[in-house]
Amino acid sequence: MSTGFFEGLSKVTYQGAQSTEPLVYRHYNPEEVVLGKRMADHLRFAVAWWHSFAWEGGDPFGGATFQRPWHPQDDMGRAKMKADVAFEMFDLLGVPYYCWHDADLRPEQGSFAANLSTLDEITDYLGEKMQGRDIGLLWGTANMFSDRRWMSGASTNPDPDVFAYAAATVKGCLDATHKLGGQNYVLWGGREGYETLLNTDMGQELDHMGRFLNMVVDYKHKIGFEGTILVEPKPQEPSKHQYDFDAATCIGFLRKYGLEGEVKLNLEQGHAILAGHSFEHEIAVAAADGMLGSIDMNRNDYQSGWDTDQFPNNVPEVALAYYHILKAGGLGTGGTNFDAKLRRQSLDPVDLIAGHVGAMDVCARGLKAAAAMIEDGGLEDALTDRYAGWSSEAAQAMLGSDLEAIQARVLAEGIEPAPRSGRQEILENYVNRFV
Ligand code: XUL
Ligand code: CO
Repeated sequence: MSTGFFEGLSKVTYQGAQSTEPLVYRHYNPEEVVLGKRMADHLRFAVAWWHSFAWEGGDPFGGATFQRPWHPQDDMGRAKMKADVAFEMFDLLGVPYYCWHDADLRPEQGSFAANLSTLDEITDYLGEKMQGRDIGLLWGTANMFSDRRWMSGASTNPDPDVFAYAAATVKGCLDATHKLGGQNYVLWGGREGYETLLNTDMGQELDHMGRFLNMVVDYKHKIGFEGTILVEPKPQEPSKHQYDFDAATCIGFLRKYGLEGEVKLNLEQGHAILAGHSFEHEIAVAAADGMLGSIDMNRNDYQSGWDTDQFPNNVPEVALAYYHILKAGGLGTGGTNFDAKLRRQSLDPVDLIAGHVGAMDVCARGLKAAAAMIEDGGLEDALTDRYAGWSSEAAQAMLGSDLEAIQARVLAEGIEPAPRSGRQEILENYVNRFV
Protein backbone atom coordinates (compact mmCIF):
# COMPACT_ATOMS: atom_id res chain seq x y z
CA MET A 1 0.00 0.00 0.00
CA SER A 2 1.33 3.42 -0.97
CA THR A 3 2.17 5.99 1.70
CA GLY A 4 0.64 8.68 -0.54
CA PHE A 5 3.73 10.88 -0.05
CA PHE A 6 4.31 11.21 -3.79
CA GLU A 7 0.61 11.36 -4.62
CA GLY A 8 -0.12 12.59 -8.13
CA LEU A 9 3.36 11.78 -9.42
CA SER A 10 3.93 8.93 -11.81
CA LYS A 11 6.90 6.87 -12.90
CA VAL A 12 9.49 8.98 -14.71
CA THR A 13 10.05 7.71 -18.24
CA TYR A 14 12.45 8.45 -21.08
CA GLN A 15 10.78 10.72 -23.64
CA GLY A 16 13.72 11.96 -25.69
CA ALA A 17 15.47 15.29 -26.05
CA GLN A 18 12.52 16.99 -27.76
CA SER A 19 10.15 16.56 -24.82
CA THR A 20 9.16 19.70 -22.93
CA GLU A 21 7.52 17.83 -20.03
CA PRO A 22 9.16 18.78 -16.72
CA LEU A 23 9.37 15.35 -15.10
CA VAL A 24 10.69 13.09 -17.83
CA TYR A 25 14.12 11.90 -18.85
CA ARG A 26 15.29 13.63 -21.99
CA HIS A 27 18.71 11.97 -22.06
CA TYR A 28 18.72 9.16 -19.48
CA ASN A 29 17.59 6.14 -21.43
CA PRO A 30 18.77 3.23 -19.28
CA GLU A 31 18.62 0.70 -22.12
CA GLU A 32 20.48 2.83 -24.68
CA VAL A 33 23.82 1.29 -25.53
CA VAL A 34 26.77 3.65 -25.24
CA LEU A 35 30.23 2.31 -26.13
CA GLY A 36 28.91 -1.24 -26.01
CA LYS A 37 27.25 -0.99 -22.58
CA ARG A 38 23.79 0.01 -21.31
CA MET A 39 23.70 3.59 -20.09
CA ALA A 40 22.32 2.32 -16.78
CA ASP A 41 25.39 0.10 -16.38
CA HIS A 42 27.81 2.95 -17.06
CA LEU A 43 26.19 5.42 -14.70
CA ARG A 44 24.92 3.12 -11.91
CA PHE A 45 22.88 5.89 -10.26
CA ALA A 46 22.25 5.84 -6.53
CA VAL A 47 20.02 7.90 -4.22
CA ALA A 48 21.57 9.06 -0.92
CA TRP A 49 19.24 8.24 1.98
CA TRP A 50 20.62 10.97 4.22
CA HIS A 51 20.04 14.07 2.10
CA SER A 52 16.83 12.80 0.50
CA PHE A 53 15.05 11.39 3.52
CA ALA A 54 16.89 12.12 6.77
CA TRP A 55 17.92 15.75 6.28
CA GLU A 56 15.32 18.12 7.72
CA GLY A 57 16.29 21.33 5.95
CA GLY A 58 18.27 23.00 8.73
CA ASP A 59 21.22 25.35 8.30
CA PRO A 60 23.58 27.07 10.78
CA PHE A 61 21.02 29.86 11.26
CA GLY A 62 17.79 27.94 11.48
CA GLY A 63 16.21 24.57 12.14
CA ALA A 64 14.09 22.23 10.11
CA THR A 65 12.10 23.56 7.17
CA PHE A 66 10.87 20.20 5.90
CA GLN A 67 7.97 18.64 7.74
CA ARG A 68 7.91 15.06 6.62
CA PRO A 69 5.38 12.59 8.01
CA TRP A 70 8.28 10.53 9.49
CA HIS A 71 9.60 13.44 11.59
CA PRO A 72 10.69 13.36 14.38
CA GLN A 73 12.86 10.41 13.38
CA ASP A 74 12.94 8.79 16.78
CA ASP A 75 11.01 5.55 16.55
CA MET A 76 10.99 2.40 14.45
CA GLY A 77 7.50 2.96 13.09
CA ARG A 78 8.57 6.23 11.52
CA ALA A 79 11.89 4.72 10.36
CA LYS A 80 9.86 2.14 8.45
CA MET A 81 7.57 4.80 6.99
CA LYS A 82 10.69 6.65 5.81
CA ALA A 83 11.86 3.42 4.16
CA ASP A 84 8.47 2.94 2.50
CA VAL A 85 8.68 6.46 1.02
CA ALA A 86 12.30 5.90 -0.05
CA PHE A 87 11.40 2.79 -2.04
CA GLU A 88 8.43 4.58 -3.58
CA MET A 89 10.88 7.21 -4.82
CA PHE A 90 13.30 4.56 -6.14
CA ASP A 91 10.36 3.05 -8.09
CA LEU A 92 9.31 6.43 -9.49
CA LEU A 93 12.84 7.28 -10.62
CA GLY A 94 13.87 3.79 -11.74
CA VAL A 95 17.25 4.13 -10.03
CA PRO A 96 19.28 0.93 -9.70
CA TYR A 97 20.98 1.72 -6.34
CA TYR A 98 20.79 3.58 -3.05
CA CYS A 99 23.25 4.36 -0.21
CA TRP A 100 22.91 4.90 3.54
CA HIS A 101 24.57 5.76 6.84
CA ASP A 102 23.39 3.73 9.85
CA ALA A 103 22.07 6.90 11.48
CA ASP A 104 19.88 7.72 8.46
CA LEU A 105 17.99 4.48 8.79
CA ARG A 106 17.45 3.78 12.46
CA PRO A 107 16.30 5.99 15.30
CA GLU A 108 19.03 7.08 17.76
CA GLN A 109 18.42 5.00 20.89
CA GLY A 110 21.24 6.25 23.06
CA SER A 111 23.14 2.99 23.61
CA PHE A 112 25.37 0.97 21.32
CA ALA A 113 23.46 -2.29 21.86
CA ALA A 114 20.08 -0.71 21.15
CA ASN A 115 21.36 1.04 18.02
CA LEU A 116 22.87 -2.19 16.76
CA SER A 117 19.64 -4.06 17.17
CA THR A 118 17.49 -1.39 15.50
CA LEU A 119 20.00 -1.24 12.62
CA ASP A 120 19.57 -4.97 12.22
CA GLU A 121 15.80 -4.66 12.30
CA ILE A 122 15.58 -1.80 9.80
CA THR A 123 18.08 -3.37 7.39
CA ASP A 124 16.04 -6.60 7.47
CA TYR A 125 13.09 -4.43 6.50
CA LEU A 126 15.09 -2.90 3.62
CA GLY A 127 16.08 -6.42 2.54
CA GLU A 128 12.39 -7.37 2.34
CA LYS A 129 11.62 -4.29 0.29
CA MET A 130 14.50 -5.09 -2.11
CA GLN A 131 12.99 -8.51 -2.82
CA GLY A 132 11.25 -8.47 -6.19
CA ARG A 133 12.61 -5.02 -7.04
CA ASP A 134 15.45 -4.28 -9.39
CA ILE A 135 17.40 -2.26 -6.84
CA GLY A 136 20.70 -2.85 -5.09
CA LEU A 137 22.70 -1.24 -2.32
CA LEU A 138 25.62 0.71 -3.83
CA TRP A 139 27.19 1.27 -0.42
CA GLY A 140 26.63 1.47 3.27
CA THR A 141 28.60 3.58 5.71
CA ALA A 142 28.70 4.61 9.37
CA ASN A 143 27.86 8.11 10.48
CA MET A 144 30.78 8.75 12.81
CA PHE A 145 30.57 12.53 12.76
CA SER A 146 27.14 13.79 13.90
CA ASP A 147 26.81 12.58 17.49
CA ARG A 148 28.87 14.47 20.09
CA ARG A 149 30.76 11.29 20.96
CA TRP A 150 32.65 11.71 17.66
CA MET A 151 33.55 15.38 18.13
CA SER A 152 37.28 14.68 18.52
CA GLY A 153 37.40 12.00 15.85
CA ALA A 154 36.41 8.35 15.44
CA SER A 155 39.45 6.13 14.78
CA THR A 156 41.71 9.16 15.41
CA ASN A 157 40.14 10.07 18.75
CA PRO A 158 42.58 10.55 21.65
CA ASP A 159 40.19 8.43 23.75
CA PRO A 160 40.62 4.68 23.09
CA ASP A 161 37.00 4.09 24.10
CA VAL A 162 35.91 6.10 21.08
CA PHE A 163 38.24 4.05 18.86
CA ALA A 164 36.53 0.95 20.28
CA TYR A 165 33.08 2.43 19.67
CA ALA A 166 34.08 3.26 16.08
CA ALA A 167 35.39 -0.27 15.45
CA ALA A 168 32.22 -1.78 16.90
CA THR A 169 30.08 0.58 14.80
CA VAL A 170 31.88 -0.18 11.54
CA LYS A 171 31.61 -3.91 12.20
CA GLY A 172 27.84 -3.54 12.53
CA CYS A 173 27.58 -1.41 9.39
CA LEU A 174 29.76 -3.78 7.35
CA ASP A 175 27.62 -6.72 8.51
CA ALA A 176 24.47 -4.87 7.46
CA THR A 177 25.99 -3.84 4.10
CA HIS A 178 27.04 -7.45 3.47
CA LYS A 179 23.59 -8.72 4.41
CA LEU A 180 22.01 -6.43 1.80
CA GLY A 181 24.48 -7.43 -0.93
CA GLY A 182 26.23 -4.02 -0.90
CA GLN A 183 28.61 -3.36 -3.77
CA ASN A 184 30.98 -1.21 -1.68
CA TYR A 185 31.56 0.03 1.84
CA VAL A 186 32.56 3.69 2.33
CA LEU A 187 34.51 5.44 5.06
CA TRP A 188 34.37 9.20 5.00
CA GLY A 189 36.45 10.67 7.80
CA GLY A 190 34.19 13.54 8.77
CA ARG A 191 35.92 14.12 12.11
CA GLU A 192 39.21 12.39 11.22
CA GLY A 193 41.31 15.52 11.30
CA TYR A 194 41.99 18.34 13.69
CA GLU A 195 40.94 21.80 14.79
CA THR A 196 44.30 22.85 16.25
CA LEU A 197 47.77 21.29 16.32
CA LEU A 198 48.08 22.63 19.88
CA ASN A 199 46.16 19.59 21.14
CA THR A 200 46.82 17.09 18.35
CA ASP A 201 49.44 14.36 17.90
CA MET A 202 49.06 14.00 14.15
CA GLY A 203 51.49 11.10 13.70
CA GLN A 204 49.74 8.99 16.33
CA GLU A 205 46.30 9.80 14.94
CA LEU A 206 47.35 8.78 11.42
CA ASP A 207 48.82 5.51 12.71
CA HIS A 208 45.55 4.74 14.46
CA MET A 209 43.57 5.53 11.34
CA GLY A 210 45.85 3.26 9.27
CA ARG A 211 45.50 0.43 11.78
CA PHE A 212 41.73 0.92 11.88
CA LEU A 213 41.41 0.68 8.11
CA ASN A 214 43.50 -2.49 8.12
CA MET A 215 41.06 -3.98 10.64
CA VAL A 216 38.17 -3.06 8.33
CA VAL A 217 39.88 -4.81 5.41
CA ASP A 218 40.67 -7.90 7.53
CA TYR A 219 37.06 -8.12 8.67
CA LYS A 220 35.77 -7.71 5.11
CA HIS A 221 37.79 -10.77 4.08
CA LYS A 222 36.77 -12.71 7.17
CA ILE A 223 33.05 -12.39 6.40
CA GLY A 224 33.54 -12.86 2.65
CA PHE A 225 32.31 -9.38 1.71
CA GLU A 226 33.20 -9.03 -1.95
CA GLY A 227 32.44 -5.33 -2.28
CA THR A 228 35.12 -2.66 -2.45
CA ILE A 229 36.25 -0.68 0.58
CA LEU A 230 36.35 3.01 -0.31
CA VAL A 231 37.64 6.11 1.45
CA GLU A 232 36.24 9.51 0.53
CA PRO A 233 38.63 12.48 0.32
CA LYS A 234 37.57 15.89 1.61
CA PRO A 235 39.92 18.71 2.63
CA GLN A 236 37.98 20.32 5.46
CA GLU A 237 34.50 20.78 6.93
CA PRO A 238 33.60 19.70 9.51
CA SER A 239 37.23 19.47 10.70
CA LYS A 240 39.44 22.46 9.96
CA HIS A 241 41.90 20.04 8.37
CA GLN A 242 40.89 16.52 7.39
CA TYR A 243 43.48 13.78 6.98
CA ASP A 244 41.82 12.50 3.78
CA PHE A 245 42.47 15.89 2.15
CA ASP A 246 42.31 14.87 -1.51
CA ALA A 247 42.93 11.90 -3.79
CA ALA A 248 46.71 12.30 -3.76
CA THR A 249 46.82 12.53 0.05
CA CYS A 250 44.62 9.44 0.40
CA ILE A 251 46.77 7.46 -2.03
CA GLY A 252 49.90 8.33 -0.03
CA PHE A 253 48.11 7.30 3.17
CA LEU A 254 46.91 4.00 1.70
CA ARG A 255 50.41 3.16 0.48
CA LYS A 256 51.98 4.03 3.82
CA TYR A 257 49.67 1.61 5.61
CA GLY A 258 49.90 -1.17 2.99
CA LEU A 259 46.32 -0.79 1.77
CA GLU A 260 46.86 0.14 -1.87
CA GLY A 261 45.61 -3.18 -3.24
CA GLU A 262 42.62 -3.22 -0.93
CA VAL A 263 41.04 0.22 -0.75
CA LYS A 264 39.91 2.58 -3.50
CA LEU A 265 38.52 6.10 -3.53
CA ASN A 266 35.00 7.47 -3.52
CA LEU A 267 35.48 10.88 -5.11
CA GLU A 268 33.01 13.68 -4.59
CA GLN A 269 32.71 16.57 -7.03
CA GLY A 270 32.12 19.19 -4.32
CA HIS A 271 35.02 17.92 -2.23
CA ALA A 272 37.34 18.24 -5.23
CA ILE A 273 36.30 21.88 -5.59
CA LEU A 274 36.86 22.53 -1.86
CA ALA A 275 40.38 21.09 -2.24
CA GLY A 276 41.11 23.54 -5.05
CA HIS A 277 40.93 20.89 -7.78
CA SER A 278 38.62 20.09 -10.64
CA PHE A 279 36.61 16.87 -10.40
CA GLU A 280 38.41 15.41 -13.42
CA HIS A 281 41.74 16.10 -11.71
CA GLU A 282 40.73 13.95 -8.75
CA ILE A 283 39.41 11.21 -11.06
CA ALA A 284 42.61 11.25 -13.13
CA VAL A 285 44.81 11.10 -9.99
CA ALA A 286 42.89 8.06 -8.69
CA ALA A 287 42.78 6.41 -12.12
CA ALA A 288 46.53 6.81 -12.63
CA ASP A 289 47.02 4.65 -9.51
CA GLY A 290 44.21 2.19 -10.26
CA MET A 291 42.27 3.51 -7.27
CA LEU A 292 39.15 4.96 -8.88
CA GLY A 293 36.26 3.41 -6.96
CA SER A 294 33.04 5.39 -7.10
CA ILE A 295 31.75 8.96 -7.32
CA ASP A 296 29.51 11.23 -5.29
CA MET A 297 28.06 13.52 -7.92
CA ASN A 298 27.02 16.92 -6.66
CA ARG A 299 28.20 20.44 -7.10
CA ASN A 300 29.11 23.28 -4.83
CA ASP A 301 28.07 26.86 -5.12
CA TYR A 302 31.16 28.48 -6.63
CA GLN A 303 30.48 31.76 -4.85
CA SER A 304 29.91 30.51 -1.31
CA GLY A 305 33.01 28.28 -1.15
CA TRP A 306 31.24 25.81 1.12
CA ASP A 307 30.04 22.24 0.77
CA THR A 308 26.55 23.03 -0.48
CA ASP A 309 25.87 19.53 -1.88
CA GLN A 310 23.66 20.61 -4.78
CA PHE A 311 22.40 18.41 -7.56
CA PRO A 312 24.69 18.62 -10.61
CA ASN A 313 23.53 20.88 -13.45
CA ASN A 314 26.67 21.66 -15.43
CA VAL A 315 26.97 19.38 -18.46
CA PRO A 316 30.49 20.42 -19.58
CA GLU A 317 31.91 19.70 -16.09
CA VAL A 318 30.14 16.38 -15.82
CA ALA A 319 31.21 15.40 -19.36
CA LEU A 320 34.90 15.82 -18.52
CA ALA A 321 34.44 13.75 -15.37
CA TYR A 322 32.86 10.89 -17.31
CA TYR A 323 35.49 11.25 -20.04
CA HIS A 324 38.16 10.36 -17.49
CA ILE A 325 35.99 7.65 -15.95
CA LEU A 326 35.48 6.03 -19.37
CA LYS A 327 39.20 6.32 -20.09
CA ALA A 328 39.88 4.55 -16.79
CA GLY A 329 37.62 1.66 -17.82
CA GLY A 330 34.48 2.72 -15.95
CA LEU A 331 33.28 2.66 -12.37
CA GLY A 332 33.58 -1.08 -11.68
CA THR A 333 31.65 -1.86 -8.47
CA GLY A 334 31.18 1.89 -7.98
CA GLY A 335 28.44 4.16 -9.24
CA THR A 336 27.14 7.71 -9.43
CA ASN A 337 25.72 8.54 -6.01
CA PHE A 338 23.77 11.76 -5.70
CA ASP A 339 25.23 12.99 -2.42
CA ALA A 340 23.06 16.04 -3.05
CA LYS A 341 20.31 17.72 -1.15
CA LEU A 342 17.49 20.05 -2.03
CA ARG A 343 17.65 23.72 -1.13
CA ARG A 344 15.91 24.27 2.20
CA GLN A 345 13.04 26.16 0.53
CA SER A 346 12.30 23.18 -1.75
CA LEU A 347 9.66 21.74 0.53
CA ASP A 348 7.53 19.65 -1.77
CA PRO A 349 7.84 15.96 -2.63
CA VAL A 350 7.94 16.93 -6.31
CA ASP A 351 11.17 18.86 -5.62
CA LEU A 352 12.88 15.62 -4.58
CA ILE A 353 11.86 13.99 -7.83
CA ALA A 354 12.84 17.02 -9.92
CA GLY A 355 16.29 17.23 -8.29
CA HIS A 356 17.07 13.63 -9.19
CA VAL A 357 15.51 13.71 -12.65
CA GLY A 358 17.52 16.79 -13.62
CA ALA A 359 20.71 15.35 -12.18
CA MET A 360 20.30 12.02 -13.94
CA ASP A 361 19.68 13.79 -17.22
CA VAL A 362 22.73 16.03 -16.79
CA CYS A 363 24.87 12.95 -16.11
CA ALA A 364 23.40 11.08 -19.08
CA ARG A 365 24.13 14.05 -21.35
CA GLY A 366 27.64 14.26 -19.95
CA LEU A 367 28.19 10.55 -20.46
CA LYS A 368 27.00 10.72 -24.06
CA ALA A 369 29.28 13.69 -24.75
CA ALA A 370 32.20 11.86 -23.15
CA ALA A 371 31.50 8.73 -25.19
CA ALA A 372 31.32 10.81 -28.38
CA MET A 373 34.73 12.32 -27.60
CA ILE A 374 36.15 8.86 -27.00
CA GLU A 375 34.67 7.57 -30.26
CA ASP A 376 35.91 10.57 -32.21
CA GLY A 377 39.34 10.14 -30.67
CA GLY A 378 40.37 13.78 -31.07
CA LEU A 379 41.70 14.21 -27.53
CA GLU A 380 43.49 10.88 -27.59
CA ASP A 381 45.08 11.72 -30.95
CA ALA A 382 46.25 15.05 -29.60
CA LEU A 383 47.83 13.27 -26.61
CA THR A 384 49.52 10.69 -28.82
CA ASP A 385 50.90 13.47 -30.96
CA ARG A 386 52.08 15.51 -27.98
CA TYR A 387 54.01 12.60 -26.48
CA ALA A 388 55.10 11.10 -29.82
CA GLY A 389 58.76 11.89 -29.16
CA TRP A 390 58.75 9.30 -26.39
CA SER A 391 58.16 6.45 -28.81
CA SER A 392 61.64 6.81 -30.26
CA GLU A 393 64.27 4.29 -29.18
CA ALA A 394 66.62 6.98 -27.94
CA ALA A 395 63.94 8.48 -25.69
CA GLN A 396 63.01 5.10 -24.20
CA ALA A 397 66.66 4.16 -23.66
CA MET A 398 67.15 7.42 -21.75
CA LEU A 399 64.71 6.26 -19.06
CA GLY A 400 67.04 3.38 -18.30
CA SER A 401 70.10 5.58 -18.45
CA ASP A 402 71.70 8.08 -16.03
CA LEU A 403 72.53 11.78 -15.82
CA GLU A 404 76.13 11.40 -17.04
CA ALA A 405 75.21 9.42 -20.15
CA ILE A 406 72.35 11.77 -20.93
CA GLN A 407 74.59 14.82 -20.64
CA ALA A 408 77.12 13.20 -22.96
CA ARG A 409 74.36 12.55 -25.53
CA VAL A 410 73.02 16.12 -25.31
CA LEU A 411 76.55 17.42 -26.00
CA ALA A 412 77.33 14.91 -28.74
CA GLU A 413 74.07 15.41 -30.62
CA GLY A 414 73.83 19.15 -29.91
CA ILE A 415 70.29 18.70 -28.55
CA GLU A 416 68.42 22.01 -28.20
CA PRO A 417 64.68 21.47 -27.55
CA ALA A 418 62.25 23.34 -29.82
CA PRO A 419 59.23 24.57 -27.79
CA ARG A 420 55.84 23.43 -29.16
CA SER A 421 52.36 24.80 -28.65
CA GLY A 422 50.25 23.04 -26.01
CA ARG A 423 47.18 23.88 -28.17
CA GLN A 424 44.92 24.45 -25.17
CA GLU A 425 42.47 26.76 -26.98
CA ILE A 426 42.18 24.37 -29.91
CA LEU A 427 41.42 21.52 -27.50
CA GLU A 428 38.90 23.59 -25.53
CA ASN A 429 37.15 24.46 -28.78
CA TYR A 430 37.17 20.79 -29.66
CA VAL A 431 35.50 19.81 -26.36
CA ASN A 432 32.84 22.50 -26.88
CA ARG A 433 31.73 20.74 -30.07
CA PHE A 434 30.57 17.80 -27.93
CA VAL A 435 29.08 19.41 -24.83
C1 XUL B 1 30.09 14.65 3.49
C2 XUL B 1 29.91 13.50 2.59
C3 XUL B 1 29.33 12.28 3.19
C4 XUL B 1 29.89 11.00 2.69
C5 XUL B 1 29.39 9.79 3.41
O1 XUL B 1 30.60 15.77 2.88
O2 XUL B 1 30.19 13.57 1.42
O3 XUL B 1 27.95 12.33 3.02
O4 XUL B 1 29.62 10.84 1.33
O5 XUL B 1 29.61 9.84 4.75
CO1 CO C 1 30.00 12.23 -0.16
